[in-house]
Amino acid sequence: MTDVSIKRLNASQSDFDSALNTLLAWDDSVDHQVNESVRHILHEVKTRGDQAVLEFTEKFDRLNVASVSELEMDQGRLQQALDAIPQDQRIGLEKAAERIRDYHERQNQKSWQYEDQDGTVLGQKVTPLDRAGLYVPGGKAAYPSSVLMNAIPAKVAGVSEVVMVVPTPDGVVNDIVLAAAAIAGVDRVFTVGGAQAVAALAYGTETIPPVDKIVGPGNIFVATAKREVFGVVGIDMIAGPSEILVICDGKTDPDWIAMDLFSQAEHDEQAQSILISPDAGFLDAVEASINKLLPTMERSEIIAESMGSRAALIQVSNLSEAAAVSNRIAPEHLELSVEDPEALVEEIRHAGAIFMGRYTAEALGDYCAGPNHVLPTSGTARFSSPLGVYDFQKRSSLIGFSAKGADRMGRVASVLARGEGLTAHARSAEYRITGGGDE
Ligand code: HSO
Ligand code: ZN
Repeated sequence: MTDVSIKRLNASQSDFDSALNTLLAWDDSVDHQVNESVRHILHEVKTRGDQAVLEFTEKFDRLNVASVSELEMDQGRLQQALDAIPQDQRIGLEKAAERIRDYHERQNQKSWQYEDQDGTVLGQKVTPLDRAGLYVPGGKAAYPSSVLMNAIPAKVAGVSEVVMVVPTPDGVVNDIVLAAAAIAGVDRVFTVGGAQAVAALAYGTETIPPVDKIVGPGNIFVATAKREVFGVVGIDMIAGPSEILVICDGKTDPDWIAMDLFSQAEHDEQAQSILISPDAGFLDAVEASINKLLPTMERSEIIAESMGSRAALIQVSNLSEAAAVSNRIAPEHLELSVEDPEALVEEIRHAGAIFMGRYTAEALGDYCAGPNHVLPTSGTARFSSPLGVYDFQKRSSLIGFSAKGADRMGRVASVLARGEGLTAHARSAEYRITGGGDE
């Protein structure tokens, strides 16, 4: 295996800004053919329900069944999967689930209200969604850990029904995925995938109930379908390729850092791994580790492609400059592999998840630390947050006027309504000006 050559950037060079922009760019162009076929699938499922789901499942997954209910895996089947998987997998999933649950319970939002000086009550009522849909990809990206990360926050939020869809091409079922669904408390599972599954969740069919929000990753067809149904239902986000950015002071074992970079590079060829350090010799050492370790990796081809095309080693003059560069990138995962991560985190403004200290491998966060591994990618950490309980809850405003409040605020509303030329608004407020405000 020939050495993979990794881009080197230096923050003190005059062309650094444009080099960084080129590094971060990736091909997310829309494919019109995909758009068209997704629209067709959505329309068919919306208008013909179960029958269309059956036809697309036969066409894309080569599964021929007589009714959609045959595609449902009941709770008994989920339990069977839980009993069938290797014991260490089951224990690992259960331990991870417990920690994810503990963490997310702390995110539960409370309703609140207060009374103003007129005795008017104002507040915010928090309500879980009735039903959430969870898309789980089949094939190479079927991650049981993602079932936990998506379903547990929904259940912690109080969602009454979590409906999972997962394609099973040729009828091949992933028992670990089903076991994870059982552990996470998923209520219903249908072995349907692709845009047809997204359509069924969004519009409902005779057998698959319509949900209020669809979460979970998927291929280009699933992502396009989610974009299309947004508005009919909520969606979580459209995830880009996985990313890791490591800031290291040069004192961590270079093999550890190389493997941390691999850990996201192995997800797919478009994944991005970046190392920033003030120590040029350390960048060389990590590059040597990369080339030493690469041939030992099961996914060496994916890693080599990802590292060769999208990775970078960036030299900076100090850790503050490293933080500034990282803030421009706004990475999905940020490792602070430095002596004093507490001090450096003060300077970090944009990152999906921040892993503090040399012992905190990003991989632990992917599975069992507790926080969610569904994180904003492609710089969207500038304005968005990890998936959490708050994605499965919504808020209603509460307003309860006292007679005195209705009198005093009625006068304000009346003036503003007349300013806008809206007489019904004004008169509706004025009816309630009954003198209480003069007391
Ligand atoms: N790192 C991925 C999540 C994952 N890793 C699942 C392993 N399994 C999200 O960026
Ligand atoms: Zn991962």
